[in-house]
Parts: sequence; C-alpha cells; structure tokens
Amino acid sequence: MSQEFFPGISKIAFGGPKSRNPLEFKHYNDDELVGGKTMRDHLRFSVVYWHTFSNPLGDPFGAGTAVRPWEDGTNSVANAQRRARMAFEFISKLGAPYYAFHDRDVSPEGKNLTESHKNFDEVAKVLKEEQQRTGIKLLWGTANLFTHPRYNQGASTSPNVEVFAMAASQVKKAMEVTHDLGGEGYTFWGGREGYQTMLNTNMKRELDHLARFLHMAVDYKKAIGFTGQFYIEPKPKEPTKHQYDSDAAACLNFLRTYDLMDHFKLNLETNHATLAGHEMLHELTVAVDSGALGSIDANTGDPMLGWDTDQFPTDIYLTTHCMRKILEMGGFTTGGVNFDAKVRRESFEPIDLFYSHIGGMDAFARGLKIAHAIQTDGRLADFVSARYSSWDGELGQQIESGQAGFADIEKLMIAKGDSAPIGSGRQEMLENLINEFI
Ligand code: XUL
Ligand code: CO
Repeated sequence: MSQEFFPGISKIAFGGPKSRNPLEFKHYNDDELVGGKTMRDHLRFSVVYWHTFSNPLGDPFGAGTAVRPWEDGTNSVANAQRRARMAFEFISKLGAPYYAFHDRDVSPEGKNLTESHKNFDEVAKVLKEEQQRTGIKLLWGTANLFTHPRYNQGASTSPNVEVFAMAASQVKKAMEVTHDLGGEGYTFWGGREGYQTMLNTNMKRELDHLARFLHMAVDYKKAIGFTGQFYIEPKPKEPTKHQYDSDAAACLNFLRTYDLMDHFKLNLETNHATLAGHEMLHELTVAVDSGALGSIDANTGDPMLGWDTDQFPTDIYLTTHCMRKILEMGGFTTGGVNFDAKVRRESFEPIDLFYSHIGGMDAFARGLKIAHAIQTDGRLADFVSARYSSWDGELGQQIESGQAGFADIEKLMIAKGDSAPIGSGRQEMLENLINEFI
C-alpha cells in the first residue's frame, strides 16, 4: 500500500459529549438528524488546502515552524503530488466531505504560463484520483492572484493590461480544472483588488476592469459548461489598504451596478466581517436579505489583535448565530462551512491539524443544534415579529404599499397628536433567552 502520513491516527469517531478523547468528536455526529436532515448535509464541512497543507506557519517576524515530514523541501511537482496524497488521507480521517484550493497551493508556479498550467494538470491528476478513491468532493476552486510579485498592484485591477491578461489566463485554467474535478463552486477573492494610495489610483477605471473580468469569467463558464456557483468574497483590507469588495453591502452594490447579480453569491468570512467593523451576523443578514448568501469561510479573529488571524472558530455564540442564519435561509445549496483557518505558529505538529479541525467541527455542530432549538422554540422570532406588529395595521400597510404619502400621514398624526408609546427593545431579555440554549 501507499505511504501513510498520519500513522497512529485512525478515522475520527463520534465519542459523544462525555468523551475525554481529544481525537474524538463530542458533538459532530455526521449521520445524526437535526430537523430531519443529517449534520453532514447541514454543515457540508470543507478543509482548505492553503492553510492546512501548504502553510509553513511563518509570520512577518519569523520563519515557518510547521513540522511536515512529508515535505522534501523542494517546490517540485513530485512534492506537490505527495502533499495531495497526504491531504486526502487527512480529510478522510477527519471525515469532512469537501475541500477547497487555490491553483498555487496545490501546484508550483512554473517559469512561464505554459509550465504553470502543466504543473497544475499533473497535480490535478492526483487530486482527481484521490477524490475518486475517497469520495471527497471539491467545494470550490480559486486562483491565487495575490502572491506572485506581478500582482503587486492588483490583478484584474492592475494598471498594467498584461497583468490583467495573466490573471485572466490563470482564472481560465483554474475554472477548467475546477470544472474537471466536479467542483461545486468557484470563488473570487480580490486580495489585491484595491489600492494602497488614492494618489496613483483611477478607481472608476479599476472597478470597470474588475467587472469586465468577472463578465469574462461568466462567459467562459457558459462556454465550458461549468454549472458551479460563482462566489465573491468580501474583505475590506489586508493586504491592501482598501479592497473594493470591502463588505457584503459593497459587493452587492458592485454586483448590481455591473449587472452581475444573477451570476454571483457571497462567500462570507468571519474575520473579514470583523475587519470591516461588522459582526458576522450583520454580514450574513445583509447577504441573506438579498438572497445572496452562498457559502461561509468559517474562522474567527482574536479581539486583541486587529488583523486577519484566521483562527479556528470555537466560540459557540458565533457558530450559533451563523447556523441561525443558514437555517433561516433554508440551508446551504452549493456552499458549506469551509474552514479558512490556520493553526497558530506555535501549534506546529501534524496532530494540531486534527485538534483544530475537530474543535471547529464540534463548535459548528453545537451551533447547529442550538440554532435549531432556538428556531423550534420560536420565542425569538415571535418577539421580532411582535416588535414590528404596528406595521401590520392600516397605517403601516398604507405606508409599506406606497399608498400613503407625507401629506396623508401628517393629517393622521395631527389628528392623533403624537405616536403611541413604543415598547422596550428587551435586549437583555433576548440575550438571556439565547443563553437558555447555550
Ligand atoms: C484571504 C482569504 C482567502 C480566500 C480565497 O483572507 O480569505 O484565502 O478565502 O482566496
Ligand atoms: Co477566505
């Protein structure tokens, strides 16, 4: 048989809430039904290739610390192929049904575009074999348009047209490979699609180019018959000072302005929401209200650190609120809970990859069960409807339907003299209600 990369670790089992084994799930029980649907189908967990398999765990002050015995230290195709075998052993043992990648995490950049394409094909062959062997599926693919020095001033928003053309060629290839691997989606994250200084920036021209780029992708999607969902992933900054896809509302505005709404949904990431000064719940609500929530990149920041630390989510309030919104929209269709999260530089052993994912999966499994219980209980939703119930009366209906104007309203209020007193917002009572379930 082939090499075993995680000897001594067997398939992670469900041990139940009383288990004290750190290599067992306490809450994630894939076949267990929650509201008539398995946890597996509700959560659609996905492991990211970049942080989990290709990240040496360096930081701006220090070298990579990751101990990864399967790496031979070269940037060769053979090393990338071995890494792919390792990745599938990990995902299988973890029991996640999906994974996600960038072109350059799975395969090395070549000395020119042809060689990069060839490297990608050679690794994709192994990915395909491993997908078939294990049944693990590709949640989404994407192209890395931010690491290579050519993208230092943007990819599709670069002031240089040939940089745009390189980015387009890279995306074309990444879409083809994603399609060939049966990917259920394709993500656009504009890591350098923004600016460092407005002094040198023609924002309108850059946004026009970004839109043209995405329209080209939509056309090419049709040309190759790829039916996966396109996602756009908001993030306000980092690496650039300002990124155009800064938050869910900015993305929706961009998509509507450029007639792209029908072709994209949002892939929302918690740490990006907080960088934008929003709670994840805010971002989820903005997306769900526009029928545009596609998938989530599950992680969290550290409240003491202001940057995108991409930590594994362990906060039950966070996972509960994520799952409340996902249940509210009727569940994922193409998307899933994708762990765009990395172990800390201090957690450098291979086994830490297991602990981190098990914790994230358990936190989301608990969030799912709690969110389902809150939904079934109904008191929270009832409170919110009751809070707006005055709008269900005659005046409210006239205003909402557009029948009443300022003059009619003023006449009414002159007759009444003043508005009726408004009830308490009951924030603390509702916080206590959530705590009943946690
Ligand atoms: C970066 C980030 C990306 C995207 C995919 O902050 O979240 O990894 O998810 O390009
Ligand atoms: Co992400």
